[in-house]
Amino acid sequence: MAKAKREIAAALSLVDIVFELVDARVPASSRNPMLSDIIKNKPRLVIMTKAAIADPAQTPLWEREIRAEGREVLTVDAVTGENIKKITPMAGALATTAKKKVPGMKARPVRAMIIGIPNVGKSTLINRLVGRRAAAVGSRPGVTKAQQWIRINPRLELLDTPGILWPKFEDRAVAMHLALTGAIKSEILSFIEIGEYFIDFLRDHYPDAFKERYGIEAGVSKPDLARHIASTRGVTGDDYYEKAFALVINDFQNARVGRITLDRIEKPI
Ligand SMILES: Nc1nc2c(ncn2[C@@H]2O[C@H](COP(=O)(O)OP(=O)(O)O)[C@@H](O)[C@H]2O)c(=O)[nH]1
Ligand SMILES: [Mg+2]
Repeated sequence: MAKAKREIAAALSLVDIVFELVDARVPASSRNPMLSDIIKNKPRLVIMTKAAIADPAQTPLWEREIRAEGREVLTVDAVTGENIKKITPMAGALATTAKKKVPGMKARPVRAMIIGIPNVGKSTLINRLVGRRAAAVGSRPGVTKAQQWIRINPRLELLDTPGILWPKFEDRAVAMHLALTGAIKSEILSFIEIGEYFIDFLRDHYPDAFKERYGIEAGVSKPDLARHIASTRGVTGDDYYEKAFALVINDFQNARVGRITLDRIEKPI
């Protein structure tokens, strides 16, 4: 944690703006409030990633929530490419260098760094911006190497190494949401606990998606559901219950249950 903080602080002095990456499926749980203490008044653009797999009804409500905090926010999807082209102009408008440019002199590119918790989509966004596979994609943080600038276009340069922010959770629901998105490893929580949590969540919020994915009514008991999943997906063995719920977690992580947002904002009446 201290090391991550030091690394971010060191990189911070090199950049004009921070892109704070937030997962659109967990726009609250994937943020770390400590970030404000670390980056202080450095210009910041909140980038909500994974728009294509988040609930399209929830995303605009979260955008409004983040704007109410006084932050600029842009929702993107680094896999489909949605809104990626808006990053450069928004960064240009927010970063201080662009405003300080001397008349007649060519403005230098805005320098930016990406910061976010594990699995939020940092490497995928860097790759998308660069247009080739420059950063390793995976849930494990890569080996530390010398930082380099990547020229995205004449107006934007990006540090090639993102800042890895540690996930923070004070309650069980946030821990569950972070385990479901893969931001925290499930060593503390069992597959059964996480999977059961997700099933309860699906029943409450997405009963149709539940039925569609599992081919069974949302009211089914968990043991019956586990047996049903085991029989339809070829799961055998005494530990079929755990394996069935591991499959459920996998379904969410691979966006096979539809577009789901775990952190909820109830719609105003
Ligand atoms: N659908 C979708 N998946 C994404 C997006 N960004 C990242 N992912 C997936 O999320 C997982 C974690 O992404 P990664 O870039 O490795 O996260 P990092 O740990 O922050 O670098 C990978 O399976 C990516 O394919 C996105 O915008 N849309
Ligand atoms: Mg990465």
